[in-house]
Amino acid sequence: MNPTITAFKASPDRGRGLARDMRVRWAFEEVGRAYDVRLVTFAEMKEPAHLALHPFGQIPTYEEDDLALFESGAIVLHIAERHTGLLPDDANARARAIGWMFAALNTVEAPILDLQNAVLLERDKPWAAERLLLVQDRIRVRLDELARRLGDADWLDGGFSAGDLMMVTVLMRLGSSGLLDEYPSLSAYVARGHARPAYVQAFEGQLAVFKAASGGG
Ligand code: GTB
Repeated sequence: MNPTITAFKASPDRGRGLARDMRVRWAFEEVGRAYDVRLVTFAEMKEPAHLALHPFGQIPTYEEDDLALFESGAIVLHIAERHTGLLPDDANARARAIGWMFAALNTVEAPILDLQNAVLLERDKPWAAERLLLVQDRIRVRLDELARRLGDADWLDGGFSAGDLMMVTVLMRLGSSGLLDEYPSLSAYVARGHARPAYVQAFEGQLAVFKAASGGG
């Protein structure tokens, strides 16, 4: 039996691959593991059956045999630990790659989520413009630091790893903000991730869901 993940039945990102099932799909494709997807509506995500899988009523979830997981980071790490292709064999390099996964989720994604909140949820507040500048500057600090560390390397620590997979999916959420364009080396890093056949395959998978939901075939 294939593992089953959940994804939006009608993703608000309109097929741009920004929802967090994308990183799990990409991980499966990198390791060559077939998987099934169960699509859920926003209403279904808040019903008891889904809440039993995900206490916060979100996607993605992961089910395989008697294991159920939530949190995209935990799911990608689980996939990476059980298959070859996303974590180095060397124990220290493996630990560092896992460290980059945490860095992506904890240190880089947090201010990027603040930006999305500032743009989408707080824009009518009287302090919105001032806060937006603060949040953008906090992101620039992180991007400066990340660009400095990446230097002219292709990936964050040797070969492509789950740490890069996670960092690319986090950075791509900056797409429409224009902030990533200020950092050519990070833009190129994201583009390298997007050029990987596994990414392309995963992207097409989630796009097919959007096209089917919108009657586009
Ligand atoms: N920390 C969790 C993880 O990494 O798995 C966060 C999971 C999460 O936020 N899931 C979102 C969700 O289920 C979907 S990805 N939200 C519904 C809810 O909380 O009720 C977030 C997302 C949504 C929409 C866009 N978009 O439109 O571009 C992008 C990302």
